[in-house]
Amino acid sequence: MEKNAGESNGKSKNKFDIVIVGAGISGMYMLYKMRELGLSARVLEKGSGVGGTWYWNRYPGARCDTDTLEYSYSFCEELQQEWEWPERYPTQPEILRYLNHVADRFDLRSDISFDTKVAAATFDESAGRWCVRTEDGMELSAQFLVMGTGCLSSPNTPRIEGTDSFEGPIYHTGKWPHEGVDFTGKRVGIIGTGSSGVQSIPVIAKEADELFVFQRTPQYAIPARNGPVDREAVAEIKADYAGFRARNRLEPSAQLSHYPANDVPALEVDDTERDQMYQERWDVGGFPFYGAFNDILINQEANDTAAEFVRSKIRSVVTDPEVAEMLCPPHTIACKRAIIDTGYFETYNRSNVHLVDLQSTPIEAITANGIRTSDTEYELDCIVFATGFDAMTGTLLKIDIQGRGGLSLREKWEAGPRNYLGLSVPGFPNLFTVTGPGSPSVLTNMVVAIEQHVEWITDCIKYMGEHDHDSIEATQKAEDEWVEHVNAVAATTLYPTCTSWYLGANIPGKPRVFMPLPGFPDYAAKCEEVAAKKYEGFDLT
Ligand code: N01
Repeated sequence: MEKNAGESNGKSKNKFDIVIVGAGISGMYMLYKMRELGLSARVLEKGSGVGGTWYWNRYPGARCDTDTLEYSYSFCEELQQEWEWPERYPTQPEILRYLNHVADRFDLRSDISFDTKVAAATFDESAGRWCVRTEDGMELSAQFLVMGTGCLSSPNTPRIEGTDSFEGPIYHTGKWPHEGVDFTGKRVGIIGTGSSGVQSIPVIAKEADELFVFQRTPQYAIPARNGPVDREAVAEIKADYAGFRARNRLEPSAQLSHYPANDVPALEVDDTERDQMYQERWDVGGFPFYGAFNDILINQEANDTAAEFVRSKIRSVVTDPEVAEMLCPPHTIACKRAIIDTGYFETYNRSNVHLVDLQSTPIEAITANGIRTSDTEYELDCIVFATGFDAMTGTLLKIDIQGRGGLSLREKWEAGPRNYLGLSVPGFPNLFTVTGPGSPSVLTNMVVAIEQHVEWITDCIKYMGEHDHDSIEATQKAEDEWVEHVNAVAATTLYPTCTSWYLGANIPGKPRVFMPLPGFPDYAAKCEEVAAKKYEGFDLT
């Protein structure tokens, strides 16, 4: 393996064992692990700091919806013991502070190039190396290329006629100004009611003069019930943090082992008992609600009972019955990415908040003064796009990645992403995608999914070094079987039954393929088995 050629400058060619794209949770840990192996590594990061998702998503109310004690690295006992999280769910500034602390604690910055956007990566077959080109003309050569580019890192701004003519500022929740935005005294329009919209709407509503929410699809949301962490529970977890992490990894979404799903089908209990079980978990708050029964995500009738329970809560909170009905979603619950809220539905009881139903009055254009729907024009001082991301494949495909024989990833994935284990693509040797499509990724606690992938990749590279292999590449057969497996697992659930970014349905023209793989424990076991069988499904040379 190559020696680190040092910091790059201008157009000089730099040789590394590994180039890592992205300095978020994935890229930082990948760098840490490569250093452990004694390899030379360079991280290329578009932003000016570490943090990935948590660097960019600084919108008001941004917060993780996984419990703080779970949403953190587990690889260092001292780190997990010393860090104190104040609340049940961490805010964006707290997570960013934590990730900066990790970068400092392990001196990661010296191997990260910030403000560096990768434009292309080409596999040089004769050298057996990746040539990575950045937008500012820097070229790096590496044996391995790891994409830690995140699943939700390409903000989606829908094309709406007249957007450029708007005279006020336009913001996107996924690339929020670092200096913040003062909405005091403003008439604000927000488009989108996914997780980002649901988190930011109650906060913006308190500041703005008037807030107009442009809703295309109503969304279910479960109250977060955030608050200070329970110090006794923290002490208990910290007394056996490793055990806590191990138990979480046995859960389908790699989290919440302290609140596991009831192993009871929803229709096996009577209406009163069912509502009691929903109510109990509604009171706990957060994702445990979806564990009230074991078939909410696999049986439509069971799902309908959960959906109706949440609709009844929306009707009981929102005082104007017409607005309440507009906010009641008709679709399968938790089929789009589940949302956790703090005071979202209550916000519609404020006199300065107005809900605009885009299903009955669609947006026709953005004008110089605001947003025009089919029935009126809303005068606005500023517009917020909370319209999500080109998820899971967006950032990978923005980079011109070319594998063996000039095969481009864009062409290869024209009909949707295909790979083996969500980690590796035939035709693209020594390229790994952390939490790629076809792996549990966004259906799990992301930190757990990231650590599992980074550790698997590290073990694989170590094995290659110990057995004199220079190249690893998934076989076509392994890819075909894996894609079939992912589709078969998805088909046992209700996930594919509604339009969601999991399916690519939020991006016009994007192929509709259910991208993540439900079920972390089976997946992790499969990865272990592949490694134990000397990387079955891969060609090693
Ligand atoms: O994006 P989304 P997000 N005209 O895609 C609407 C994670 N996350 O940024 O449903 C009008 O969910 C769109 O409408 P529809 C989490 O995984 C986590 O909110 O497509 N509306 C929808 O309402 C999450 O799922 C956290 O009909 C348009 C909204 O915009 C993911 O990031 C916090 C439109 C987009 O919702 C993405 O969440 C935040 C158009 N042309 C995010 N195009 C936490 O951990 C889109 N919409 C808490």
